[in-house]
Amino acid sequence: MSFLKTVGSLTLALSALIASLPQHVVAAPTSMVSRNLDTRQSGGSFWMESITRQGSTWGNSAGYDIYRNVKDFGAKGDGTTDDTDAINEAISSSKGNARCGNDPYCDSSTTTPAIVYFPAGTYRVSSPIVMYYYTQLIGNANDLPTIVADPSFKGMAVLDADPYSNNGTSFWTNQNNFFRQVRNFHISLLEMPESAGAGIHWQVAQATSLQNIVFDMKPASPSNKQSGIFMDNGSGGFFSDLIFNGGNYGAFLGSQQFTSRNLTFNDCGTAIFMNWNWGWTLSDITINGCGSVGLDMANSPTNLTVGSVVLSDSTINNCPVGVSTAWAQTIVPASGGNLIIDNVDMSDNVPVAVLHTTGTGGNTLLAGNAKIGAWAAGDGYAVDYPTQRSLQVQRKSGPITPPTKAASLLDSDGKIFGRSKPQYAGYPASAFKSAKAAGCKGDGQTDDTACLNTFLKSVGSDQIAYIDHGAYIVKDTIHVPKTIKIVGEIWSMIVASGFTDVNNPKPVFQIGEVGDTGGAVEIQDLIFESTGPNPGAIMVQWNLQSAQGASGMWDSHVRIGGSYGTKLQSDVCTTLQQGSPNPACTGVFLMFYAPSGAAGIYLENTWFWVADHDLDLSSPTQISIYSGRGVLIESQGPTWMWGTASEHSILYNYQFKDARAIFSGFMQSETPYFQPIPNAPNPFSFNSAYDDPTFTVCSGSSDPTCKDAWGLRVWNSQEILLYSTGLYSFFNNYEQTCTPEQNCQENMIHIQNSQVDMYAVSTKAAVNMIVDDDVGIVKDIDHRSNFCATIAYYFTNH
Ligand SMILES: *[C@@H]1O[C@H](CO)[C@@H](O)[C@H](O)[C@H]1NC(C)=O
Ligand SMILES: *[C@@H]1O[C@H](CO)[C@@H](O)[C@H](O)[C@H]1NC(C)=O
Ligand SMILES: *[C@@H]1O[C@H](CO)[C@@H](O)[C@H](O)[C@H]1NC(C)=O
Ligand SMILES: CC(=O)N[C@H]1CO[C@H](CO)[C@@H](O)[C@@H]1O
Repeated sequence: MSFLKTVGSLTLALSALIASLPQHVVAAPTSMVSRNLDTRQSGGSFWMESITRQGSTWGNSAGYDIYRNVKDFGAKGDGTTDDTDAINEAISSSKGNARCGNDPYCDSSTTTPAIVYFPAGTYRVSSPIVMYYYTQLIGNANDLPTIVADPSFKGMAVLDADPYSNNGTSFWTNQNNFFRQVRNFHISLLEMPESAGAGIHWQVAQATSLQNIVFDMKPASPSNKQSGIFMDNGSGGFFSDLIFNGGNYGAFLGSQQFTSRNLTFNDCGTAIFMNWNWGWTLSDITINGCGSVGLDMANSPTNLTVGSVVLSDSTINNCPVGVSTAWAQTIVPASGGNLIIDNVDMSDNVPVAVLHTTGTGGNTLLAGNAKIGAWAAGDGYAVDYPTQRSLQVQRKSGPITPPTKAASLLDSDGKIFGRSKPQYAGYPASAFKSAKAAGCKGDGQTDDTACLNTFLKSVGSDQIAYIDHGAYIVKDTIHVPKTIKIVGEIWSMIVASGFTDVNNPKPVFQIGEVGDTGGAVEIQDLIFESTGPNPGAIMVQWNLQSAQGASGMWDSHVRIGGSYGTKLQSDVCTTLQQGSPNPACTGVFLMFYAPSGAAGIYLENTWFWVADHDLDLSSPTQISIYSGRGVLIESQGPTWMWGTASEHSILYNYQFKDARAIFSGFMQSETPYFQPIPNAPNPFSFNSAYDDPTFTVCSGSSDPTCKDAWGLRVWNSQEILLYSTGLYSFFNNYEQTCTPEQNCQENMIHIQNSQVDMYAVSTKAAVNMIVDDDVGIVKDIDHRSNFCATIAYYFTNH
């Protein structure tokens, strides 16, 4: 995402901004029992600290250190010394290659990555730790370091991913603030006065994550103003495995679209304050006690700022109100504030499940002290062919028929299965086998195909393949064996080169051979990219069939162009091609492919991005790269996609064909900014072997935008379950006059002969949100929300 260039009118001074956050009057805390005390072992070393470091950046000189241990920069971690400067020095230290900070201004960079490691200890800070672009802050997973804010702490938050300058502008453009990771910390505000403090200011976009962080705050009270997370803006991302204790807000949230899984809130005033969004998927949330509300999405009742929330597979107990909303049958915007609750247990002392807040005391929309099966507030459609075409409800709240959930998608508790990124905390450093030690170069020049293939075969089942940071050029398929663990170092790059045959595409990174069963492949922290035109490249092909939970890919991304070494940058791939695409600006055939034999595919926090702007050469100059297809699933399932996005492919961003049992939430896409000049399939041709959509639905249309990329196409598929989609079209040939007119393209979602259940469907500027069986059944104009058009649910079976 990058289209919103406005930096906003945040001209408040920092302290005033924090003070201006809406504060909720909360009852006295019930108790601050130490539920969910951290039970991890302590004193253990973590391989991250002792592994041999051989990573090197693409295009940077020797002497630049990717890995930085804060203790090497003078941090004491003794609980008393002020470690602020040492930690910030560990982050900003350049060693000849300036990192991407604010002085001088840097919009983005992929060539100065840094892992900043915190050994066990207590680190006292008196002002924010400023997280530069392309930084990972990682604590000891076996003995979480604590970052404690000193009573004198001044600043917006203990960790700040996008600080504000004194003039109110943020360092990085919020919706372009990519590539960040924070994991394994305790953050303590317990020594600060309760009137101030936030744990993390997280104003981020795609390819970002928070994992395994405990936020300790002062007990909730009417005067408490602390928050664990403060998120004002952003364009998506993912976080999981977070615990919030106390505070006024556990998490104060606002972003275009976001996915959050496995969060626990213990006795916060309000567990989650949803300030604004276009859509948010909240799953596996546990709220143990609250002062006033579990989830508050009632902001700005006269003109709702929240587009939609899906709250699923969760438990709220001991809260006066589970969810508070300003949704009503008559609201502004007319289709805003969608709320969907699915499988949420509020049976233990939650008298009101959903409260409508306007008026004195509000009124109950849904009674509490119950288990909620499926309930929605918003517009909905249940389409049951061939009998009904439009069993449509508008502006209703109430119970709904639960969606179809394939048993293979569910865990033993009946929740959608989830598995967080493994950290291998119990493995010694000696279990990690290095690709560079095995002779692979990762230098952005040498053909590493044979070396990587030999290396991956040599890794034992008790070992982990460690791909040291670098750019590994591959000119033929990398065969990932069916049982292996692969860990990258701050997104090590597998770079396709010379995959030129558009008529015979082949995989670049292939997980298992066709027909492989019973495997277990775990992949994390890799980037798959291409250098020069690779119109015959399938970037990742997942053939493997494995059991639920055995395999997965976490925080790994496909990134086509826009970065150093790709030769698909702003010097060549300008936006001035005007329908005559430069063949040098060709991306790839397909970014992710799971053919029919694959099963047990688990993707979490994965961004399939054809770059729309340059990250290195002249960031953020827009660029035009012509890349065929996004994500193609033909698997019979189960497939999970937690927190994925697919952007700017020509034919489609997501296509499910002859597929079964797919879960996705949140699913986000963007149409290429140059379309309809040219429109699909130009500059390529349709390939029937890959079941390309041929846009027959456009035969009667003279509108060139009818052949813009499908955000999502589902064809001959069953048991498709989507918890929030945000499929956006912002441009016509880089012009934005169509955006306010909501007609940048004709159609966004195409369903044919399929059974699909979707919650919280949002599209932007597509005249027809959903075309089902060639009929434009759901129209944008009928469902305008705060920015997108949104419906609470769409269930179809035909
Ligand atoms: C705001 O401050 C930042 C950093 O000090 C500076 O780079 C930027 O140019 C300033 N912007 C304006 C509008 O003054
Ligand atoms: C949820 O997070 C906790 C840590 O907060 C972790 O121990 C647990 O394994 C996670 N569960 C899932 C299903 O990811
Ligand atoms: C509601 O808010 C949006 C965005 O802030 C604004 O564009 C719109 O004009 C507002 N509508 C009304 C009726 O106030
Ligand atoms: C650019 C932008 O969207 N800015 C918004 C960021 O969030 C704050 C707090 O909600 C809003 O006031 C800004 O308008």
